[in-house]
Amino acid sequence: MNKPAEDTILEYLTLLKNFLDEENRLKAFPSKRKLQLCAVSYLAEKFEPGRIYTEGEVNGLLNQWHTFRDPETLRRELFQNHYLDRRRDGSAYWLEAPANTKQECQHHKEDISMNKYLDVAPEVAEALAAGKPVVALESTIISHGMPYPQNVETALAVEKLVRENGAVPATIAIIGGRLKAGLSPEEIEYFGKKGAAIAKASRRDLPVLIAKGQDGACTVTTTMMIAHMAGIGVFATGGIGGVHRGAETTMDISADLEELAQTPVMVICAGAKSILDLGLTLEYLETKGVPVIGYGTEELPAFYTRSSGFGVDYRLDTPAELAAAFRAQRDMGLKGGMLVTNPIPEEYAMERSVIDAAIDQAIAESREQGIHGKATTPFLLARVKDLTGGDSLASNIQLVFNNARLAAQTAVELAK
Ligand code: PSU
Ligand code: MN
Repeated sequence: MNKPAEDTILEYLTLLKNFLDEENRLKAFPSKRKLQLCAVSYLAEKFEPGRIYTEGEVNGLLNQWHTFRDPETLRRELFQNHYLDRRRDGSAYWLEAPANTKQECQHHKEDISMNKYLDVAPEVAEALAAGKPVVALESTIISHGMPYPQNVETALAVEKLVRENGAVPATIAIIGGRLKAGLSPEEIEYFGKKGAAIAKASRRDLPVLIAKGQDGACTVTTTMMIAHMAGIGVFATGGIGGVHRGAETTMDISADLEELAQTPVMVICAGAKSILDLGLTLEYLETKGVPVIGYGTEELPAFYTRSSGFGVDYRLDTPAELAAAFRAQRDMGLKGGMLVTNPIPEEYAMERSVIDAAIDQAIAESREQGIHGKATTPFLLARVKDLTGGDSLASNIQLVFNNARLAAQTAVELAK
């Protein structure tokens, strides 16, 4: 490997500036994966190409360039990320290949530049910096998913439940053109009151909303994006978007699926409503390599009901198992998220025939009225809610509680 160009080193110094002391020694190992990789590439530059190092020499060199006394972790990272190669028995180490460092940094630079627009609430930032569990929560469910004031009451109750289960809640929204990870109770009230007057914000809505300084309600897609920018790995919601019925002609497929394919956040939901084509939704997720986990079930739950007739890929039964699977996915550096489907508690589940009839009618009406694009999901959700009355709202609230609890418990496991 050639000597690293000056500008590469400068780039590292900029990206890692919060993690380096005055002598440019790494003083903490970042918690965000991409920054970790930047730190690892930075350390890799300290090794001489072609030279053989003993394990002791590797540790010695690493000790010159970090202050938290954990050369083992750093050595393992260097090896696992293919910067250092070694003899099987660990008796010799050497620099493997020209590192793909530039690329990693380029990647991370994009993140950081997005972070210029990100406000992480102090309590959330503190928890993240200390490696404590944090759970992301979405805001479309507040503004578009439920009526006022139940939406605000539910959002606050969900935050409380997350806390009671050992994690810090971070409700995610766009306010005045700022990406917010963590809202104050006043901001939640503001969001709930404004309701559907707030634009529903998916990935493609971000640039203009931000540039114009507007508000946006975050869907699963944008909540995943902003959670990831902030360094939050676990997210609880109600239901996700998916492949709509008739998508073979309308091509109406939620951006949520694409986000699950590319952003490493675990999404804990109660499955998807059968306003969607659940079979096609599962096919799409399979193609995109998104693991679909049933929590305590082999069957995909369908939001208001515990069953759907469709199987999931894997059944896992404890928060620790969920955390272990997610950790393995992350450690391998696999891009993409994980979908955990958590059935609504039996006592709140709705009668399948009642909910199916409402959904069929809502879909028929949306076709008659020519509803399409981003209006489709909110239209269907609102109609189903009206047709089934207060029952569905009560069920909806309970399943969100159930997901928030599981998400907090999983975040706690993940932080261990
Ligand atoms: N499905 C539900 N409840 C919801 C949504 C979907 O059962 O609240 C919301 C979520 O915010 C989800 C979004 O991310 O709708 C998907 O919208 P679309 O289908 O337009 O991508
Ligand atoms: Mn759509």
